[in-house]
Amino acid sequence: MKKILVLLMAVGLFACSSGEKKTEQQATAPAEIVEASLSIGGMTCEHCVMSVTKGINGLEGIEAVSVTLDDSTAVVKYDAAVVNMDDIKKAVEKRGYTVKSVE
Ligand code: 9UX
Repeated sequence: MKKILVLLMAVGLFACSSGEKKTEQQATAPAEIVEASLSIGGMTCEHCVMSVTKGINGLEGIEAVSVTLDDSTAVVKYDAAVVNMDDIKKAVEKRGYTVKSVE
């Protein structure tokens, strides 16, 4: 009977230490926050601004979006390890606007 108890304790210890190992490992790639300014085509009113903002914000990995009607730009702060410029362009185009340039 004592042997079984010792065995159970040993199993428990093993389970604990293997669990610790898992938390030490990084589950995802390290974040790489970058910022880009997109020149948007086709925006003519504040609803357009909202649409572009929502379209970009709907993506994973977006940190911040600031769309301005005056100069038709969208300044996007994003995690390049999660989302890329191609995804962002597609999100804008899906809403009916164009991306004229990126810098
Ligand atoms: Mo903005 Mo609209 O200029 O249908 S035009 S949203």
